[in-house]
Amino acid sequence: MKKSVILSILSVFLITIFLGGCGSKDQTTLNVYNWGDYIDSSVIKQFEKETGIKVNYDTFATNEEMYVKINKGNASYDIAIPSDYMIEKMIKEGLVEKIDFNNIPNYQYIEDRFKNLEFDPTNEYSVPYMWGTLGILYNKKMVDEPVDSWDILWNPKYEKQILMLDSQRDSLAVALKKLNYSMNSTNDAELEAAKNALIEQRPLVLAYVGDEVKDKMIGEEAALAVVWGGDAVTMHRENPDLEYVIPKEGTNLFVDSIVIPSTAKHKAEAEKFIDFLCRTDIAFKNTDYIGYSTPHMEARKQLDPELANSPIAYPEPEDLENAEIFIDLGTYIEQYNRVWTEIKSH
Ligand code: SPD
Repeated sequence: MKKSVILSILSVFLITIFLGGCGSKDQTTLNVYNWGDYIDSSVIKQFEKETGIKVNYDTFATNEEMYVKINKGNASYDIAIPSDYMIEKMIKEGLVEKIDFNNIPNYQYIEDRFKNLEFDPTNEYSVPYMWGTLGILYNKKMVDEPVDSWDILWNPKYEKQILMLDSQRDSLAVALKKLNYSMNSTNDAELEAAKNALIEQRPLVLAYVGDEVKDKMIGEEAALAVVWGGDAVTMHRENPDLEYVIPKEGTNLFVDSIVIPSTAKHKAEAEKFIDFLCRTDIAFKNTDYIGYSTPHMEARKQLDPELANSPIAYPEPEDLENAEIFIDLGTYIEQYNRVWTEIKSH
């Protein structure tokens, strides 16, 4: 072969590699896995515009659904946003990566009370995203008695007017707290009592729901619903007859935090995304949109005072006196899975 032909083949080859390399750099896609209705989509667009990184965004409805998908390993997400107890389980099982906090300078804005919690005691794996409580949302035109206890969800007067959360830890927590047990109980008799309570309640329940609770409660299809506080903020904005209460027996205090699954292929970009979400203007915009409680002290200061001081989103310490954070129950979760299947099959 002539030298000039070899040179042209070589140059075509090098140009292809060069352009290919540039192309793939420009087209890095970050795979993000989050709860439904849990981000302002303009935040994603702004990240893509500022960084040139494309975001592929998927959603889940429960921690358990997220875990199954990540644990199977056939979906490689770069970012996931589970809750406390699930993060604890994922850390134990090696399903999440340590985060390099040198790459997250905006982490300085996260309130200290959300750092070093039991699920990530050395704070190496997670960055708090949003927090909140579990409570009862009721329509004050349809409920004419004081709502202060989980017991009201067992009142036959509200037959087929009650919505429960289609989430096993949350619904079992409601029954366990009603019975004055811990929502992290690993006592067979207590769990059995909670199961029986939920089975007894089934005829009163209109449906077990996820994010559909918002349309149903705003549209006044039900009188009472078990909801997360941040969703109560959104629903109250749309229908001021909807009130939120943290029952006196106690509630779940949850912290949803950002993690990098160990199967992530774009760790540097994932850390860029985490830092971006912790940037004050972005954390403010996101919190203002979704209504959940932010652990970001500067973002909270910028919120409309009505939201920043809302007792729904930012309850007083006395409302949280009986609150518990879910913990990972280890192998005892199999008992929870079993009773949940029994409850749902009734
Ligand atoms: N729209 C769903 C928002 C998710 C809130 N996370 C609640 C976690 C409770 N353990």
